Amino acid sequence: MNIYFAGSIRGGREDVKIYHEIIIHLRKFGNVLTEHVADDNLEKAGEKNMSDKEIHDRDLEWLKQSDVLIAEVTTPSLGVGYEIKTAISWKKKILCLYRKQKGKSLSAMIAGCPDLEVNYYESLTEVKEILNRYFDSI
Ligand code: 6IA
Repeated sequence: MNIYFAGSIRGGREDVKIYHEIIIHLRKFGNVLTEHVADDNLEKAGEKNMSDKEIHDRDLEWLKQSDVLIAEVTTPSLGVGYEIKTAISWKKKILCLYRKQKGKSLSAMIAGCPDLEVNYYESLTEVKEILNRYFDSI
C-alpha cells in the first residue's frame, strides 16, 4: 500500500517531531512516499536542485500513486489543504489527524467537510491507536 503523508512545511514546522513519529508508525502499514515531510533540515536545506514547480508536480504524481492520504492538519498549511482537496477530487481514501489544543480549533473547511474523516488526538499513543484502527478498517 502506498501512503502519502501530508504535513505543514512552509505553513510552520512546530509539529515536525510528531510528523516523524507518525511516519515511523505508518511504515508498519505500507510504503510512505513523503518521508521528507518529517525532515528536520528541510526548510534550511530546501529540496536540492528542485524548483517549486518540480516539487508541486512530483508531489501530485506521488499523491496520484497513493492509496491513502494521511494528513496531519494541526498546523495550518496551504499545501496540505491543496493536497486534501486534490485527493478528494481523485476519490482517494483520506484520514485527517488534528491534535487538540487550548484556544485553537480546526478550520471549518476541514472539520465540516463531508468527504473527510477527521480524528482528534491528544497524545502520540492515541494517534498510533487511531492509525491502527484506520488501517485495520481499510
Ligand atoms: O504549504 P506547505 O509548504 O506547508 O505545504 C506542505 C505540503 O506540501 C506537504 O504535505 C508536502 O507534501 C508539500 N510540499 C510543500 N513543499 C514541499 C517541499 N519542499 N518538498 C516536498 N513537499 C512539499 C519545500 C522546501 C522548502 C521549504 C525549501
